[in-house]
Amino acid sequence: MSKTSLPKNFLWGGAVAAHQLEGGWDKGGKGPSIVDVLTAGGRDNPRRITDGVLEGENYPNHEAIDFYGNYKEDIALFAEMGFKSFRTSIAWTRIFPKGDEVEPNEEGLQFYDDVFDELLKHGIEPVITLSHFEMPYHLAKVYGGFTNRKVVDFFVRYAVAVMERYKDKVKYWMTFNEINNQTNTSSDIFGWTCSGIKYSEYENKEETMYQVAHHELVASALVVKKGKEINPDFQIGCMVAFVPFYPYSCNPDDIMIAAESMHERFFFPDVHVRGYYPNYVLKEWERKGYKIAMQPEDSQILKEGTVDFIGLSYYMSNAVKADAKTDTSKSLDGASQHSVPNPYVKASDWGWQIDPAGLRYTLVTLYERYELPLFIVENGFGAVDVVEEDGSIQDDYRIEYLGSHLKEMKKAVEMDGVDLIGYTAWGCIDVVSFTTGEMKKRYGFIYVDKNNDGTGTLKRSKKKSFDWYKNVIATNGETF
Ligand code: BGP
Repeated sequence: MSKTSLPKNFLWGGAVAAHQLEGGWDKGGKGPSIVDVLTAGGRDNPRRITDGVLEGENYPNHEAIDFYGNYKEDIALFAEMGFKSFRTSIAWTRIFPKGDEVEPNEEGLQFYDDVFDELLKHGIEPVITLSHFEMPYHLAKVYGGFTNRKVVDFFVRYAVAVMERYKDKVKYWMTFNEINNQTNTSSDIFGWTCSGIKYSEYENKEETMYQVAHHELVASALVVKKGKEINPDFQIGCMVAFVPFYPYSCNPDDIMIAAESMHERFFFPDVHVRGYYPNYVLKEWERKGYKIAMQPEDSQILKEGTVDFIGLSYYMSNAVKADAKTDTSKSLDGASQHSVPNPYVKASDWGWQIDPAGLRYTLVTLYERYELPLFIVENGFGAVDVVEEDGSIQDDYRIEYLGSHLKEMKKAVEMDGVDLIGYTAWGCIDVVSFTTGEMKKRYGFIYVDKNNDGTGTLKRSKKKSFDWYKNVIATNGETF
């Protein structure tokens, strides 16, 4: 009998996104998506959005780690670690290659049938994100992405097609990955990946952000409602990137700026969970004269499509100071224009501030605000791994990061009474990094021999953290 405080059916596992691991970007009838036209970047060299000419540039996710061709072997390794769940996304463009077709692509549907069957064979529960930055490129180019209401209908059509198809195989769904990333309007990358728009093309970036947000919130609510009609047992959640803002000091100005900054984090879940817009946003629209186009039925749709749980990613926290002026155009680390380095925590090689207690703070904050089950669907440590002469990878830093976060996660359950469904470690097998497009920023328990320049055998090997995580799961989080 385990002494652990975690529920017996706790969903331990790993998380990835289709575009970051599948490869096979044009196989099986798949069309190009908005991430398929992103070049590789680097620490100080942001990824670029190309105009869709798909040659002569480095598009790392076109091959990624070829999960498309290796899924059976990879799933067997997840099973060996004892995974109870595996979070991935469905690539929208495998199902509707251009996005505006009427009939889905059977070959794409079959691929996910095969993946889900393989998972279920090993007793692993699939946890599915419907949109993880993978909108069809055609919808961005021809329709203007989520600025166009028609894209709501295309998304709902796609979601209904896969929910119908997998209704007996998938129970846990999330609508939009890290939907709140796009509140950073100072660079194009988040508007592009969340909504298929380039902020730089709009005069009023913030108003545009709220318009696409409205369309996605309506799309999400419609999908929740229709999903429940397809299978009332579905658990359908939202997904937010939660980087808590701490006041830099007890100066009341810092306290207020932190509280205001937190609205950026709460805005999306407030609507997803409550089914209406919070006053602080309505007041902001009024003050700034923003006109968000809405249909008369929208408020009813939002009300009827509230989520069952909140999925979240947690990597870091952020401190804010009222008189700071930070340039966020290059920062991909959840910073605001008031962010300053927190002197009490260290940062990763990519500047992400490591703060395990921030995970407990996040869980408590979200749970006390919403009283809905939470699911940590991303947490992990991106690092450069070194393969030793004997082939081993001694990733103690990863074990340290994950272990310290799990400790805080357990406190949230044990001491604060947070209702937590599960924990899926991000990038359980090395994948292409989202923000940098590189292979060298690795998160996995499983190493994949693939380099930034595209070379590598794609051979999989176990890192030291592989057995460590296996033991965490075997003891239901009692030992780490
Ligand atoms: C989140 C995304 C993931 C992911 C992760 C780590 O923002 O949902 O897709 O990749 O962050 O980020 P990165 O790969 O840039 O280190």
